[in-house]
Amino acid sequence: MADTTDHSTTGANAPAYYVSTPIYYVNDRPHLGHAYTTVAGDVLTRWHRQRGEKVWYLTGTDEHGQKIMRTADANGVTPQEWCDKLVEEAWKPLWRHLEIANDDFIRTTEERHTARVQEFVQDLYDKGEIYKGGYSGPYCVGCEEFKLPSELLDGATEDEKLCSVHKRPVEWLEEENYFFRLSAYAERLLEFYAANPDFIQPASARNEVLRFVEQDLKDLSISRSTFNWGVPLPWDEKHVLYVWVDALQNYITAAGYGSDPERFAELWPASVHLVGKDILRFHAVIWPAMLMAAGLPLPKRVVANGWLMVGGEKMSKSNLTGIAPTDLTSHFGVDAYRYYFLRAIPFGTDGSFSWEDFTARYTSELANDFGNLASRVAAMVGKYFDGSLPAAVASGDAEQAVADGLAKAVAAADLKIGEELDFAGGIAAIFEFVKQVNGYLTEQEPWKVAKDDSEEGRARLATILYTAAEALRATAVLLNPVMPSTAEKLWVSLGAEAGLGALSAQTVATVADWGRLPAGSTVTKGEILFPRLEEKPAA
Ligand code: ME8
Repeated sequence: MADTTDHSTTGANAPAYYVSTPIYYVNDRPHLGHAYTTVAGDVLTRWHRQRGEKVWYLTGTDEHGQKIMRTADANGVTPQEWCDKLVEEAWKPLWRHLEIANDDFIRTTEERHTARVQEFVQDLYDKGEIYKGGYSGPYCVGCEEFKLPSELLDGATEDEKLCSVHKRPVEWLEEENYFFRLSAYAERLLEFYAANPDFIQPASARNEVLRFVEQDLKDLSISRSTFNWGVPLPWDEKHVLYVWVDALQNYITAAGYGSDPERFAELWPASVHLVGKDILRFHAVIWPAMLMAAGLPLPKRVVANGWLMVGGEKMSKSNLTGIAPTDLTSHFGVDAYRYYFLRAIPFGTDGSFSWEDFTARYTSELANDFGNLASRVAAMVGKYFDGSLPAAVASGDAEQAVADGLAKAVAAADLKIGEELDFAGGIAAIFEFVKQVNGYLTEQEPWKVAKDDSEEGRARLATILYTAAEALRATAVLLNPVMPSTAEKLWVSLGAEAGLGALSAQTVATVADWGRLPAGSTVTKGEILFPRLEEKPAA
C-alpha cells in the first residue's frame, strides 16, 4: 500500500509526488461532483507538501469533442469562445474560491498540449499500433463513449436505447476511422495488474476492471471524421482524434513530455491519478495500454472516488442535477465545505449530499467539538494569564495521555490521508484527538482549579492550559491540509507564528513533538472559527 518512493525535496531531480484530477468537460459549470475530486486531490497534495515532499498537483479542462461543440453551437459561439469563457468565468474562479493549490492548469486546446499529442499519436501510427478500419455502434455523447449492449437500458420505443449513466438516448455511429490495437494489450495489462495489486483502488473497482479486460478487449476507435472540433491526425487531417485519447495525454503533456525532458523525468510516472469511478476504464485500461505502446512508464496508482448522488442518481451536468459548490460555501463557508464531503463519505463509495447532515456535522463536530475548544482555551489563557501562555510546570499522567493521543492521531492520519487516501478515516483520527482534549478539560476542570490561588493551584492551572494550547497547536497543523483558513486563524490566535514560524512551514514529522509551542506565546481570542449558522436559505 505504501508508496516507498523518496519524494524528498533535497535530492536533485528526485521524483515528485505527482497527483492529477480528471480534466473536466467545460460544457457547463462545475458542480459538487467535480469539486469533490478536486478537493480530495488538494488535501492529499497539501498533506504531502506538509511532509516536506516535492509535490506537483495538476488539474485542467477537457475542451474537445462533440459534447462541447454542440453546447457551443447551441449558445451561438465557437467552441473555443465557449471554452475560454467557461474556463475563466467558472472553472478557474471556483478552484481559487475553494483554495485549491494546483501547480498547473492544463487546457487541451493549448498548443503545449495539442502539438505533443500529435507527436504521440504519430509515433504510435509509425509503430503500427494504429490502423484504419470501420466501426458502428451505439454512442453516448454525454459519456463521449461507445457503449456495450450491457450498458444500455430500454427507451420509450422498441428501437430506442438509453445510456445507463445519463438515461438519455444513445446515437448510432457508423464510421470509417482509425483504431488503436487495444486488444493486443490484454495479456500485458493483466500481468501488470497482477504484479501491481495496488494499481487500481478501491478493490471493488479493481475487480470490475479485471473482469472487463479478461472478457473481450476490443480495439479502440480513436478518430472521428464527422466533425472537426478536435486535434487533427497529423497523417490524415480529415480526421480528428477521439476526445478521450487526446484528453488522457494531458497527464504527460502538462508534465513536460516531449518539451522538457528534465521536468518530465522528475514528474513522470504520476503517483496518483484521481478519477471518478465512471471513468476508471479509460484510466486503468486504455491509458496504460497507450503508454505501453509508446514505451512510457505507467502511473503508480489510479484511485476512483464514488459518486455524489442526488435523489438516487449520479449528480451530473448533463442531467441538470448539478449543485453549485458556491450554493453551499455561501452558507457553510469554504473550510467546512472542504471538510464535510471528505469526512462524511468514505472515499471510493457513493454518498448522498444532505443539507441536514451537513448542518449536523457542522454544528457538532466543527462548531462544538473543535471551534468551542479553541475559543475556550484562548479565553482562559486571556482571563487567568493575561493572554501569555504559561509553562507546563506540573505535568503528570493526564498530560502524558494527551501527548500519547497526539502521537497516535498523527500516525493514523499520516497513513490514512497520506497513503491510503482514506480521508474520512484520517480526519476522524484527528477529531478523536480533539475529543480527547475536550475530555481532558472536562476532567481537569481548569475553571475550578482557577479558584485555588495557592502556588500549587496556579501551577496546575498553567499546566492544564498549556497542555490544551499545545494540543491545539498540533491540531492546527494536522487540519491545515483540510481547512487551511481555519488552521491559519487558530495558528495566529495561539501566537504560534512568533515562536515556530509560518504554519505552512510545519511538517508532519515534527507535529507530534510535544512541547513545541513556546511558553510566553501571546494567545488572543481571535475570530470565532465556526460561527452559528444562519437559517437555511429558502430553496
Ligand atoms: O469525464 N460524484 O469529465 P467530466 C463524484 N473530461 N464525482 C463526480 C461526479 C459525481 N456526481 N460528477 C463528476 C470527464 N465527478 C472527462 C475526463 S480525464 C483525462 C477526462 C467528477 O466533466 C469525477 O472525478 O464529466 C469524474 O470522474 C469527473 O468529475 C468527470 O468530469
